[in-house]
Amino acid sequence: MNREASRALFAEALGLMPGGVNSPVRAFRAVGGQPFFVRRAHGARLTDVDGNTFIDYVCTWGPNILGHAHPSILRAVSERLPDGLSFGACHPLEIEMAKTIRAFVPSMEKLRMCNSGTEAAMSCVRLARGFTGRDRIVKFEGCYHGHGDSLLVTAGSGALTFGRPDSAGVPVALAALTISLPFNDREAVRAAFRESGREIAAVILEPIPANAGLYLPEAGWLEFLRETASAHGALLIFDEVMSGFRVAPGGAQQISGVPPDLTALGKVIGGGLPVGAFGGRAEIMDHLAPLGPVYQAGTLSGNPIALAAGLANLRGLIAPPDGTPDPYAHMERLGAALETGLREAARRAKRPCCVQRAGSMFCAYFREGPVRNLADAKLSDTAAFGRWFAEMLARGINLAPSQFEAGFLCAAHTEADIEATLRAADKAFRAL
Ligand code: KE4
Repeated sequence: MNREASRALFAEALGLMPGGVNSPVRAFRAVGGQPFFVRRAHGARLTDVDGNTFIDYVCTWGPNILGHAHPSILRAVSERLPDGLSFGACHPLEIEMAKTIRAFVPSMEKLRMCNSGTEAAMSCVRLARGFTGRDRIVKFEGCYHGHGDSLLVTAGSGALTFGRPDSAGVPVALAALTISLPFNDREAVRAAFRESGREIAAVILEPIPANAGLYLPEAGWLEFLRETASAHGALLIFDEVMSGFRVAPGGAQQISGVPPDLTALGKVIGGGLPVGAFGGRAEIMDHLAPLGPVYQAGTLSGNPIALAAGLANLRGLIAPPDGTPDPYAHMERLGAALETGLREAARRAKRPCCVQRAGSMFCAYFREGPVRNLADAKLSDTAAFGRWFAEMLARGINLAPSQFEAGFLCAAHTEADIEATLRAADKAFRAL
């Protein structure tokens, strides 16, 4: 596969951006080799600057759920461009987006638009602290909530009391306010609340963790967290930046029936443009400026171009044109075929591989299953995953470039794409 133009661009990028990228995972450091540079994308296909075309399972990390360059999204954006891009003033589309989100995520009685998932999750934490008057938060190992300081924290030595920074630049004193616990571990949560219950403002989690590969909440886990948080006067925050409008129109909270106090959204609601949102019970949200004492703001929050793209994406999901198959049913059917096929291909090649999936999100862990939390995930053979990633890329399949990421299906994937992917996987597993 000719990669010369990408190599030349990457060599130049390395002198301009740290690691040659604007977001670390794109640098391919978890899988080796050098990243390709994209020329264009359409539907489920990406084409790089050397003219190589890939079946894409990154989908810009989730937003392109209808497929790249979807006509309805391009049309919605182009129709709005002549009226201007952003005004820093109120716009009717902000009302339409808020009503659309609330119609499918009723726990978000009030909400605020922002520009990224990081902002959404970070703002939920600040709001929970302001509303409760408490400083500590509980998060879970392996759950990623963007790069807000309080959330770049991993379990400290005393896991129940002091988190330690997961990144340089995060003050130890701030990290110490975050308690980081194993996912699916009820006793750890009980102990944390026994020790610090009156200081805990909120419990924040990905209800379906998809930033350490993909693992699932065990039966009753979300209900347990709901009850425990309520019993101690703490808020429950669902970070549905990944799962929102992806695993179902109402996200993981629709599937589980467990209502959080606050929800963070992003990705799909922006249709490929920068959008985040956070919301929840009105009595909590009314603590936000300009009504209340918790400050949060954004120059481009709710800008009409990004909302036009996001609303077109959501309409394509929840009200597809007549004759279009239901996107969720389509992605579920293809996701099941991909999951089964990958598992069988690995078995034929005698490769330990645990494939886990939630609707159109999936992960192939290079280890025997099940994978219940980050500690389990870390036992995967990441070197073998890196070799498999390269074999798949060489055969025209673009997967998430890390064992600790999820892959995504979109509504534009077809049965033929899945068959081609499984043929490539068969060869890739055997080539390892
Ligand atoms: P952004 O700030 O990247 O829009 O969203 C942060 C975020 C928050 N919460 C969850 C559950 C997320 O998955 C994310 C971002 N996800 C990663 C993918 N693992 C984005 C890819 C990247 O960092 O380049």
